[in-house]
Amino acid sequence: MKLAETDTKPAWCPGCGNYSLLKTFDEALEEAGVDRHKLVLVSGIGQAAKLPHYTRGNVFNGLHGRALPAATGIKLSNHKLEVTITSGDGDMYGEGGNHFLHAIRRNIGVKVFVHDNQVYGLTKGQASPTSDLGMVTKIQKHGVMSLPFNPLAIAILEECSLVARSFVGERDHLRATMVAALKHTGGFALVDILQPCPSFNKQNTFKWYKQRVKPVGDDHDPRDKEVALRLALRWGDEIPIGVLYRSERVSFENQQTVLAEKSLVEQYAAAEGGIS
Ligand SMILES: Cc1ncc(C[n+]2csc(CCOP(=O)(O)OP(=O)(O)O)c2C)c(N)n1
Ligand SMILES: [Mg+2]
Repeated sequence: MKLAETDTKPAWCPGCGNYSLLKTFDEALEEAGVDRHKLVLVSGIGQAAKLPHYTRGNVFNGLHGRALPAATGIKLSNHKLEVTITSGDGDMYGEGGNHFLHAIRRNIGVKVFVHDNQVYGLTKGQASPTSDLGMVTKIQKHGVMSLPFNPLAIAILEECSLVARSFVGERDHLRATMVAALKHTGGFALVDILQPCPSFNKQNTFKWYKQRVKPVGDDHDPRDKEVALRLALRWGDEIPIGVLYRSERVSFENQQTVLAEKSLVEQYAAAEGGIS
């Protein structure tokens, strides 16, 4: 058994993009030098949300769409912890959509990795907020009629401190993007990860993504909001991947004078004469 493996066997379908995502996430944690004792893997419900069961770290598995409130509480109780969220497009942008909007605005210092397969995978293939217009599913028999939610554009408009996209089929790119998010100290980091769901999304396949993803050039300046927004709005023959946007912000927890010297848990321990 490798260091990061647990004895829980992944309950993902054969060919699922989550296998590659998990492997890359583990490599990124090692590369970024994250101490597993300080790592908290928070998730909600869904296939994506099972990831914390399959690697080493402290785990909080909450309700559908509610990873962010739990992660916020954990981060503010002990801001010295590395708090990551692994979530699906339904979990984060649908059921958790309102939390998504406001956690970015507050700039809570959590790292959010969204396994974006453009479908509700666990519940067998209903449309999600990121499903393409016209996509036919077992429920949307006449095709999806709602316009897709654009998480990157919304995050950029809210001046999210780091906004990125990657693809499980570009492992080096994905690892580097995850490392950039894990090393980020300025607050909320969003990594939207394109992840094929071979069982329920027959439209956005591995090949479909592979033909379209295009890394942003080294000359891209992520501090340029207008250019970042233009890249985020591109979705078609070409889908830009990479760190699209960074804003200079101070995280919510680092703005709290009460947390300047000690975390809340340390203050509690001192007041109680130590946690036994
Ligand atoms: C409050 C609530 N509503 C609905 C469900 C049913 N449900 C479980 S997972 C899921 C969708 C998950 O989709 P996504 O977050 O995209 O994750 P994926 O399985 O695709 O990785 C739904 C609707 C639930 N568990 N709780
Ligand atoms: Mg999904």
